[in-house]
Amino acid sequence: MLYHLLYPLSSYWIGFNVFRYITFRTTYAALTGLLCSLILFPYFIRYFKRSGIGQSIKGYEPETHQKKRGTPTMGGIPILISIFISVFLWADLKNGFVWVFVICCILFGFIGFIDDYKKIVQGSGKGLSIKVKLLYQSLAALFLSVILLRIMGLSTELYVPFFKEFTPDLGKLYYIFIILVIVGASNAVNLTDGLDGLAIGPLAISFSAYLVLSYIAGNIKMAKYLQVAYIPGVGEITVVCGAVVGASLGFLWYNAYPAEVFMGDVGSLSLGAALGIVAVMIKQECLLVIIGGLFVIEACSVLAQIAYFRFTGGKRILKMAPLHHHFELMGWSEPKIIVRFWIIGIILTLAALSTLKLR
Ligand code: 57M
Repeated sequence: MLYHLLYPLSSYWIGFNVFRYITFRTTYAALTGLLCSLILFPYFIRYFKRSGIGQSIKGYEPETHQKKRGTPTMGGIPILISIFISVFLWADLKNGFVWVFVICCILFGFIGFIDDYKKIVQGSGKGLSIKVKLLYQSLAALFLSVILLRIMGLSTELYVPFFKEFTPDLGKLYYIFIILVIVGASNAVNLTDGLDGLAIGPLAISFSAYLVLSYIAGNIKMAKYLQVAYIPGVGEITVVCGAVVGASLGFLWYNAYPAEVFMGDVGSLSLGAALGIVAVMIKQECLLVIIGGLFVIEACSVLAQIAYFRFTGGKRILKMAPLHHHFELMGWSEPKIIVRFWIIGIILTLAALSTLKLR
């Protein structure tokens, strides 16, 4: 909005020219996102506490989680509001990629909201079944892939790190690939969201990495120099990533141990899917396995646990899956697990960014 209102005024005063720059708008998008969530959360937490809407704790969670009963959840709502306010203020609203991102957050946020609503507000303790959730997520991702490939004309070539000449054209298979990336990222973040700040910290780190990568992908000179795909217009996703990083840090302020609020499925499913769609739009989907490596490890720990349990007729590799529960049951304190997981997230992100020079 500010871009559309103020940039045209640069013909009257040259100072307004600054609104043209993605770097300028990204900085202020991050600060706006941060400020909005810092302001919104206290109201939200107070409202949820007054309404008696809080997290239910199932009997089989580690003992340390019993004290978390009743913590306000569905913090994804103020996160998404903060992101949207910031994006509407600072991004170029004529850019299709920006709208695909917004639609993705709304669709996955809505699926998460239904899940949370059933579990928490209706008080049943049970959300959507895994099958139904996967079906809704796949339909949403299919819809997004059709917009990206049919309307936005995104190429169906896959860019593989380390192999600059190897860009296989997946053709129609690319629809399935997009669905796998978005639905996979959404669920992996959801599984990781089981300790205070455990999901939002690495999410902020991952979105920071994609902020840099979007800037490069949208800049013809830089993309050519670093030999990554150049996608005209995708530079605007830098501003969007800035808004997400800011809003995430604002949420982390309240979600840091001991958490005053959880993001709920409305937050984890939408932010996970958002990370996936950003990776798809800038054609850095393969790097997501490293940048979001922590989420991948957590998801794989669940798959490994279930597979091992089935094959051995009841034995477990981990004391409990996802992996963070295993360390909790080993006696590690919650802040220690969280900070160590963040460190791993930072290392993986740096490793991923270093591949830009290894092509
Ligand atoms: C939801 N939800 C958190 C909060 C958060 C198939 C199976 C592996 C599914 C999996 C599952 O249901 N995972 C997704 C995880 C829950 O947090 C809420 O959920 C939202 C995210 N979706 O925003 O609203 C609890 O996590 C804790 N928490 C914090 N701080 C936070 O900032 O402490 C969350 C956010 C909260 C709170 O205690 O109540 C969760 O963990 O339930 N199921 C599991 O992950 C279960 N694992 C399991 O059953 N393992 C088995 C097999 C099947 C792999 C095994 O190891 O044998 C765990 N889920 C629960 N307890 N509830 C096990 C322990």
